[in-house]
Amino acid sequence: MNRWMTAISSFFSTLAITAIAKAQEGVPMPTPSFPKPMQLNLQVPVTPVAERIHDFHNFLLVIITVITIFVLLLILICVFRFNEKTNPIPSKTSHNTLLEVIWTGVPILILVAIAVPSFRLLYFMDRTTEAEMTLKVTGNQWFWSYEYPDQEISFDALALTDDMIGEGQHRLLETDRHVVIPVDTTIRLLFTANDVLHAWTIPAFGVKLDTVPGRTNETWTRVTKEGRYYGQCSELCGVDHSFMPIVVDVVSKEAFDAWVKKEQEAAALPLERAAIQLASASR
Ligand SMILES: [Cu+2]
Repeated sequence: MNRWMTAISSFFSTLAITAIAKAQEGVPMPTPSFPKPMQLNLQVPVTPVAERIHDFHNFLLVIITVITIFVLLLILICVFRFNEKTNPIPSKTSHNTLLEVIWTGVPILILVAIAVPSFRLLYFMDRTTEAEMTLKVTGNQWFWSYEYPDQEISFDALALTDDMIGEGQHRLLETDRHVVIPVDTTIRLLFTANDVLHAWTIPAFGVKLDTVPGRTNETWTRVTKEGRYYGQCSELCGVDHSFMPIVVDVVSKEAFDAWVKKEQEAAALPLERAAIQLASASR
């Protein structure tokens, strides 16, 4: 019986892992970072944190699958072996010490097996001591403000409304200004808010952190693949919560330096000319 159950459990675990691998293959790589219709699984990871989140997710999926199948088997055994017809005289047993120790001990062991990698991941994503630059994000009702303290650049990013969406752009995911960061660079991310709670989220980066008024939250990222990545505010923050998307362009280090130079030059221009120049540069 035990061998039979183990065989079935491992079969379904293998099935689940294969399904994950297949889903991962099906996601097109060039612009990996926004949700697709009928998408299965998480977005393709492009940072060390997101990769570890995926590994942890897959590990949990195996555990969940095995537990679900085990419970299903117990239910089926009860239904077929202990129904009134096949088992007319029910057992009067009310206690079984060994069984009770097992069904207390085994879940504890499973929880510990989950907790160890979970805490390891939590501390890994917590902060970095090797940041090469800093990006500060401030949540506002209902847009994001960005500051690059090292480069002395700052701007607001507002959502594009439906009538402003152009060819190839994604409704509710586009902003007038894009965050630009260099590839393969460890970036310290600082989060705060001006009014209420918001959450800055880029699924492909594995970053999702609350921006809290009066407090600075910290995490970090290091994107390994150039591209355009999309996210949205993920903490209910009021009536326009659905209209504060995030767009991050991850570019080569050279392109980032050129962008910084252009931004700094624009900052030195009179306000009106700078606004026109930056608006056209973002597209
Ligand atoms: Cu929000």
